Amino acid sequence: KLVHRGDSSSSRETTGDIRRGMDCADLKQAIIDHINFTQARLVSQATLNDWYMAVAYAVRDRMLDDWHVSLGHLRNRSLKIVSYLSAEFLMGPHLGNNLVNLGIVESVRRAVAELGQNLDDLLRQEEEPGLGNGGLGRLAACYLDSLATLRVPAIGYGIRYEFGIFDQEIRDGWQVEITDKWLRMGNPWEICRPDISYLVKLGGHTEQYSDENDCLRVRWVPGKVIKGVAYDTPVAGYCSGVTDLLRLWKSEAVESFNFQAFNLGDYYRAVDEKVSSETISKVLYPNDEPQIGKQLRLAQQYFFVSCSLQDMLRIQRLRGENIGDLAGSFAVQLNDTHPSIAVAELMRLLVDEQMMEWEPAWEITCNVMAYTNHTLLPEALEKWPLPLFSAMLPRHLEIIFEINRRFLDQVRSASPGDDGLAARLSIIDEGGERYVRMAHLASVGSHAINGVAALHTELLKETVLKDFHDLYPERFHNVTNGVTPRRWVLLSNPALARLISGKIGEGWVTRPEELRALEKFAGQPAFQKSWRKVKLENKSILAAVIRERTGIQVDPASLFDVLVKRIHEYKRQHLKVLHIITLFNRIKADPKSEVRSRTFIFGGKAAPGYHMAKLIIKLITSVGEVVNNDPDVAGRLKVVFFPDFNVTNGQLVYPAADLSEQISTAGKEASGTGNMKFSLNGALTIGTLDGANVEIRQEVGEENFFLFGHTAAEVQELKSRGYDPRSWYEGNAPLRAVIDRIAAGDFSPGDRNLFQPLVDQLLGHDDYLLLADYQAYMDCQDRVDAAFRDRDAWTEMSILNVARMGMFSSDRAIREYCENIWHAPPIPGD
Ligand code: 9GP
Repeated sequence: KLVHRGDSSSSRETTGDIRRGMDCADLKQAIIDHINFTQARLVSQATLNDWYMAVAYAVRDRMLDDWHVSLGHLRNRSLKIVSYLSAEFLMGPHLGNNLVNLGIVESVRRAVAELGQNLDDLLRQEEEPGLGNGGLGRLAACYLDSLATLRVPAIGYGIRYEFGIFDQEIRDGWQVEITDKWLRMGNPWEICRPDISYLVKLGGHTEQYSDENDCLRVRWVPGKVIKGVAYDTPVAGYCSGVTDLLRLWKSEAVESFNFQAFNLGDYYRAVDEKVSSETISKVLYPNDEPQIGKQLRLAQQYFFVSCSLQDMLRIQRLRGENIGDLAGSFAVQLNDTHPSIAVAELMRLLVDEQMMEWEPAWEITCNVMAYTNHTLLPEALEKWPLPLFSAMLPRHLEIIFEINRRFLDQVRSASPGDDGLAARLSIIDEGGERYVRMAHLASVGSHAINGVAALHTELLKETVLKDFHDLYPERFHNVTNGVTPRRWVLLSNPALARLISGKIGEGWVTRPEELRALEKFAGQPAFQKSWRKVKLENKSILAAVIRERTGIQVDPASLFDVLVKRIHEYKRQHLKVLHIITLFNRIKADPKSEVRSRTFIFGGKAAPGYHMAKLIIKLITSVGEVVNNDPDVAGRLKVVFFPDFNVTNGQLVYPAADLSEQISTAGKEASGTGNMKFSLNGALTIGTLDGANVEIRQEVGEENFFLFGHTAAEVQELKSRGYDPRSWYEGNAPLRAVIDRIAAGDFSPGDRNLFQPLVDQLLGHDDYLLLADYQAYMDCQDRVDAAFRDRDAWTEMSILNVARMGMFSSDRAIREYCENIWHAPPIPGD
């Protein structure tokens, strides 16, 4: 049952309640009240930010009744709480999403307009909390939306980074990183809870002692103690009446001021401890950088995990339940290996602090924990050097050794004499320098392990976690990722949402399988015309923003060919560049040659320390400089690098795309979720059989998907035969011409060798097989051009894509987690 608020005509009566009332008069009064009494401003002097803050507070007030009820459910012993542990939550701007989920967009728009403001201007005022790198953090945010929508009691636990992912500027074609000061203007969505705080120990040493029963126990004597303070953000479900909780931890000093030092006259040392304690939640680490040695990163992971587990134990006590029954009350999901220290920390809390015996503590731990793997890339699988680990978490290392000893005993008794197997499975990598392998810790200590797309799960079972799969096949699951249709259609593409709802009703928002009803209209000329109109409007909006941010004028009638995601060699943005240069070469060889008009839109951040990724950005912008200004091209090709790709910008970009580029080397992208957002907004996909592309193609139909490239198995096969990129280069004249042009400095006037590292990588190693996939990609792009020429057929394919994307709603994914992994039922309806 959907609980509609202000936008439904039935609940429009005036309540006179400025905290809760949904009618226009109440909302107006509430906003003015917040301007006066929260922002402490006269309306006549209010800035745009004051207006935004006041509207945000007025909306937040309206979330609180549901929130209180939902928080009350956390104490309901018959309900299991999903505890989603994630180092990243990429929530995106809150205001628009909350308006959508509360069903009050139009009433607030009206109220704001009557106060002389424009809601869209206020929405643009919000600084998004960039507390994530990309897909992984955004997935966590989609899952919170679905959990609340499906009425499942849940807490998202993470870190309140003071500085999120850097803002990206493009200067002279290069990425420049700017500190993300997202909290600078205040954050109206969070509530600080100084009363909910925990102490977290670090460093020091351990000691043995005998307890009152003469049992030998271990005590951790820390070198340092810091405090984690809870900051809570309400997460409203879509018209579900449930508001779940995002609880982020901020690190603080236990004593913020060292009086002893102060009294000795050492003013600076007096605040030292405060500064160093606060460092822990200071900044989000960009991924795709070497992990090894990042001590602070391990401290962050331990910090938020420890606070979260202590919080769960407190809630367990509040529920009046025994700690021994923890697994009945909580399902803890480890979002990648980042929180996997939770396995050792829960053991420590149970054994050292709750004085439990090892065996029952281990049973609880395994029953509570479940682990999602999000990558097969060896460089992204976390491992910590033993010396670093033991210096920071000496007790945890002992516990891990004990977990490992017991685990390997089992392995050895099941496969006697197979030392190789024990070495491969061991939580400690003893191959050279010794490391703690976090994926192994998570796999040993969890009752369920899942990959994030069918292909990825199969590859996990065959490669990275093969030995674990042989040992515990019953633990393995697949849960293909999903995205929320609330943010990614209703909020970001309102015109499409209206068009769809006008045809098939609104049920698709929570039951996206109903989108199938669009199939029967896919061939209808009038509907196609409306569909194209929506797309063209979205493209025009994006074109205006591109003009404003980059100065480049693009034609909304051209094919919008979009590649937005983190910049990484495996994602192959540079393969797209090879395509652009190929078209450029065709035009230069014959300026009259028929090349369809296309706008190539790139976006994405490169990790600050990932030089090749940054060089790829420079290549894109440099090729753009040449192509965009070439008289022979005459505007037929435009290359745009859209700076600072984030959730806010994604909401503009996905609805405006005609073609979605999902061109990673097969076997490398675990799932992808951008692929889903594009297709759900009517873009057709050109892609490899990688990640969730495989399932998207199955769902939308192979005739509605542009497939190219080697499969994961063929990639393996090519590599094992000894892949020689140079022979592919030599055997393909257009490819040679493209690479030669880059190598000759045609796109780097004044610095001929600028792109030499890229050229050397492609010709020398080509780890991601661009050259092997080049021809198939070009041919496929030619098929795209031909298809785009037939506007009706293209539109029909676009409609069918949307109609068949229901499976990729995050609601479906969350239902699967609830049923197969968490065993967490929803809160019963009223
Ligand atoms: O690279 C994967 C991406 O394919 C997936 O869609 C996303 C969410 O499952 O996770 C990404 N992984 C990471 O960011 C790090 O493991």
